[in-house]
Amino acid sequence: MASTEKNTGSFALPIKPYITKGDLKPAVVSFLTTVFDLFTSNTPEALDKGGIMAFLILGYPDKKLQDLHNKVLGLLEMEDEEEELSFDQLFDINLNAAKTNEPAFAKMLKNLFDGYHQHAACHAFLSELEKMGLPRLLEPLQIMHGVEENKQKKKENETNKSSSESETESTKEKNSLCLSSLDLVGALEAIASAENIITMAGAGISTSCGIPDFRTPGTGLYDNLQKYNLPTPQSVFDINYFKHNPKPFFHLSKEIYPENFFPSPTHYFISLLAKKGKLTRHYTQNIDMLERIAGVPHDLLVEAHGSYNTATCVNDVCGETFDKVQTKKFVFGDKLPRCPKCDDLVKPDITFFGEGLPPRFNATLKEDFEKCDLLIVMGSSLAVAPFCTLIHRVKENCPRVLINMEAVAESDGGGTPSHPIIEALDEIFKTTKPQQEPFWEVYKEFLVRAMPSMENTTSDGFVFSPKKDAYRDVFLQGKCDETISQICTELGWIEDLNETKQTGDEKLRIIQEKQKNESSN
Ligand code: CNA
Repeated sequence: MASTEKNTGSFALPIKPYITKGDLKPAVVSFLTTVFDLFTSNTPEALDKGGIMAFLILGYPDKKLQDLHNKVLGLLEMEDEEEELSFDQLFDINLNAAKTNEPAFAKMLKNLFDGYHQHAACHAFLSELEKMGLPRLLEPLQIMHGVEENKQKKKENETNKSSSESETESTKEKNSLCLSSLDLVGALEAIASAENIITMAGAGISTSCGIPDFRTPGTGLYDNLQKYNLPTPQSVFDINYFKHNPKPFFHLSKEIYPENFFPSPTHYFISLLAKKGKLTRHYTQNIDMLERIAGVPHDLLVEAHGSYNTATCVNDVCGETFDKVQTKKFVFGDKLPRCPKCDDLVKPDITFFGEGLPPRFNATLKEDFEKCDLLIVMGSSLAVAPFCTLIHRVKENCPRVLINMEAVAESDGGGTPSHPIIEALDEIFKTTKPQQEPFWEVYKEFLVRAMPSMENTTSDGFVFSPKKDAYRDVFLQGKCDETISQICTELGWIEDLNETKQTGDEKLRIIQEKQKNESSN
């Protein structure tokens, strides 16, 4: 290896000096030749148009992206062979750059080098997807660009952070001001003072009502599905499995259909927050409709995984929809429900694994989480994406309270795994392809599960006390209803809560009585 070259992987990156006697040094020429060779060679490493573009964009980061983009596109689409950008021309461009501005040239070389590696990583990632039979939605260039932008953003955040650290004593101290203590007392103060609370819930808020959750060992549904002889417990809610064998889902639906269940104090607490004007939105994964029944106003409720309130024909062309009464009849009918219009299967509007979330899930996310001043998560393992990623959406100084039997989504293990490419894709879909975001979220969930070999880093999950860097997350361990009663007692809201529950339960009893009479007549 020449002493002027730094061997980094398959490339030899030339180091200074780049030019002698007005010419590019042989090491630089050889480096550039290798890079440019990739544009046309038929080797597995050969670059596509996206690669050329990426190299140029990353190689010349100070140029306007759109200009470069247009220029390169123009070059690539020229039909006349002679008009194509030749190695000689590329060398000339680079030689001139090296002569006129050596530091910029040095930076460009480094960028080309990094760009090549990023491009290779994106290709590897995309070929993994192809192996899994997943559709290819983006080109390596788009992904690389996203990775670059994210890096840039992170850098800017770091800079902002360190400048604000010197302005105020430290970010951590500033952040710790958002809660006086990382315990019940701190949580109580936050609830009392917050004006824009977001609550998130999972099956754990309904277990006390008699509806089993998924994952609690012994009582959870996943431990009690043997009778259906499923390939995996999740298959009962898997759209592909459902299309092939819908019977287990309809059997189970009879058991868990939210007919005779009464909401828990926790459901009524959410309703109480709404009454007090503190609730910005309640996001639930539950399909049991108990939040509706507990009086959480419809406009403040996002049933992220759907509910048994409506049903739809699975035939996309037909797509006939059915109301609550019909859906209930479908669930309790003796036969598999068939669409009266096209005779295809009908499925309650519950989001299965492999399906996108309802459009309502995305509709309010941005504005809600931007203004949120307290996030309360209750009764969820936070294991299902994209729902579990919502906890990262609140601002950095927004307190987050978890009320659960067990600690979940912790930063050092339970958090949503992240990866530079996945992070970049997240950003691209969020900003430029919002209409496809629900699809990406499903896709991502699949990727994270299917690609355990990916270099996962833990993301910004919960950091609870006594961890050193805990500054805003509170974990209140125990049963939701007990913790909620304690919170309401301490805040002087317990009478309000009891009254809300009594009135709600009373209304529900009357409705149930009426329904019973109607069905017996
Ligand atoms: P999960 O994965 O089963 O996790 C439930 C979590 O709640 C666990 O961490 C438990 O430790 C905790 N937990 C259970 N009981 C209590 C309690 N009384 N107090 C405090 N914590 C408790 O369920 P998730 O909701 O996290 O998973 C998402 C799935 C579950 C969604 O797709 C739902 O549709 C699905 N689900 C919903 C229901 C329902 O609508 N009631 C029932 C079963 C499953």
